[in-house]
Amino acid sequence: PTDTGSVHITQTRNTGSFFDGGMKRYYGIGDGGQGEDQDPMFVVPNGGTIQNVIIDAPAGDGVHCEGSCTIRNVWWNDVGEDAATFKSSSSSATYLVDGGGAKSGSDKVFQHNGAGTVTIRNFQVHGSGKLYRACGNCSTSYKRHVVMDNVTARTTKVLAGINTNWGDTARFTRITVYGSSTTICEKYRGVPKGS
Ligand code: DGU
Ligand code: CA
Ligand code: CA
Ligand code: CA
Repeated sequence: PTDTGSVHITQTRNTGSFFDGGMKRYYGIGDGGQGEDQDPMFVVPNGGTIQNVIIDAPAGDGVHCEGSCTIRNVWWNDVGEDAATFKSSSSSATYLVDGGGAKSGSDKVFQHNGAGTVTIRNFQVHGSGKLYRACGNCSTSYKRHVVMDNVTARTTKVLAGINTNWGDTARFTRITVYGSSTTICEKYRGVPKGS
């Protein structure tokens, strides 16, 4: 989408319970590379919503949801280390990504490190590694769930990577893929850090 202006940010922003970016283009955190120690651009507290934002390089560690959250109509022009991380310790947490899209995530787009269910719907991904990965080496081996509906993928390697030994699940409806081989669901064996 076309932006309505640009905002250079140099420090992580907390969105509070509701943040509407008005389709401005936000950039300026981290170095645009794959370093795992970069700051997020936005932190969304439990129950919060972020919407109508274009995130551009350098985007650092993207959006962090501390608990349940809604990410609506957010567009990543060039994913940083990853696009968003879901972090609640509650098994009833729900994280909704509705609308929007992500390009050029060299590795992962959505990183599920906490517990609960991630829903990704009405979303496009292009030129990325995995659209979703349930953490494979986090120290807490939560059951993690993902639901994808109406997702279009172009030249993307994997839609979901899950750890079947930890009881993770993935559900898919209305998936369209273009380009060379895309794996819909890759099953892994999670190994907790420090084990
Ligand atoms: O414990 O080292 O890549 O959040 C966490 C792991 C690793 C994460 C993940 C992320 O899986 O750092 O970006
Ligand atoms: Ca990572
Ligand atoms: Ca990138
Ligand atoms: Ca990350």
